[in-house]
Amino acid sequence: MYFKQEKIKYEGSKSLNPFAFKYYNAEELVLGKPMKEHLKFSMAYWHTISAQGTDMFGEATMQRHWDQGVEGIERAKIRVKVAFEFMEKMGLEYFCFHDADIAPVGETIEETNANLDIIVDEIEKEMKRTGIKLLWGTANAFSNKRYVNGASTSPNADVFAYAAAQVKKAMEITKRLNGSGYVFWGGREGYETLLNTDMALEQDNLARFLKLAVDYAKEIDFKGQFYIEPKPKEPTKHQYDFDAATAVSFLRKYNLNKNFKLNLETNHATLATHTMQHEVRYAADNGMLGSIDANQGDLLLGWDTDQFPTDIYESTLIMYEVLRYGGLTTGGLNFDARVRRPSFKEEDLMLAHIAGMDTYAAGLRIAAKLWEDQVLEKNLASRYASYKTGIGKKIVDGQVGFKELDAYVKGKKELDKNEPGRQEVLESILNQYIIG
Ligand code: XLS
Ligand code: NI
Ligand code: NI
Repeated sequence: MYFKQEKIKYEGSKSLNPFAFKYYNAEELVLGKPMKEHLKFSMAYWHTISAQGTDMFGEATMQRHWDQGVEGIERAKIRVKVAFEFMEKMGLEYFCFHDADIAPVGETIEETNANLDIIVDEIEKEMKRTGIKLLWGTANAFSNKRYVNGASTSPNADVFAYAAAQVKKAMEITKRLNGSGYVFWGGREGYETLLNTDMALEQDNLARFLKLAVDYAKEIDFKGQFYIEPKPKEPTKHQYDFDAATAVSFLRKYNLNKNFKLNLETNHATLATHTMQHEVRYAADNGMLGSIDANQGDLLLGWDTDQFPTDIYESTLIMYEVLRYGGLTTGGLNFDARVRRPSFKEEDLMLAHIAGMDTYAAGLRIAAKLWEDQVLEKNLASRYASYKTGIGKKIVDGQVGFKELDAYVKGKKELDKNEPGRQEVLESILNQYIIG
């Protein structure tokens, strides 16, 4: 046993026990479906198991007794046990990882792959024992110094090749562990200055790389869903997969839109100066809402702080969009979130996940009521009613051109149907639903 605490239980909103859920009640039905199926919470291996609390100014702060006195592959093996005990105790039924999170990176790809095989054996055993599933896998093609100028967008073709080999292996592992998805986050796919960048070639190469991945998935019969994870900046000044809209049009340009969905991260939306609701709506409207990296940023800071989500307003609106879309299918809510450096105790990992899970569970409960009552939907229907009949219907049906529209407005002094937007009323109603 690595954690002192027992399995975390639901005690309801009046509970003062920090090691209990206040809103997340896994089996409770919401809109006819257990909460855990709406939410599909996932642990991010990199933040929760591997991260040590270093930052640009300071050394590791995390106290992790299981890491003491062991190194390399032995440490990696222990961490697998820690990860699964943690997920079991938290009731997290999914996890996500990068290749580099789970096993030591070797001098050569052969060495790295051999290490991965050893650890994947261990992970597979633990998955069988616990029933915990892999939400998605990915490759870390950004930390190693060879990726200094990018991976598939590096000016060095050898680096493109290396990244391909790495992704090939990561896809094989994901398939072996029956992952329901595979993520491509752009890592260092972007640029610092156009003075030294052939942007057209780099973007073509990024698309070529993704095509090769699609081909290889067919070859090995990997059926998981591919996702692009947009992010506007960091580590590069301009990341190619800037936001949902950019990623969707990039995929369309290269005819890859049928093969990919989006994995949207709340903090990345913030960095792109969008609300997460906007990002989720955009992906949903384009049929490309895949999965969510559930964290939160800080509006006063310009970087990816990856905080655990505690903003109920935001989680409500995100879950509202998810319900409106009909739910996540292959995707889930992955806590791509890390405890703050001063939250260095082992138990802080539990407390942070409880906070995040409760925030989304509460958001789901509120969003479900909003959806059931159709408050926002009814308002939308009446706001856009002019497109259901008369000239509006003709516009929608493509029955009129500029000439007919010109004839239609001739002689009209006042327009018929301009109504107030009711923003403040709707915001107050939302508050009523949130406060209850
Ligand atoms: C970094 C990204 C990364 C992806 C997986 O900002 O969020 O963690 O989710 O590579
Ligand atoms: Ni992420
Ligand atoms: Ni991030």
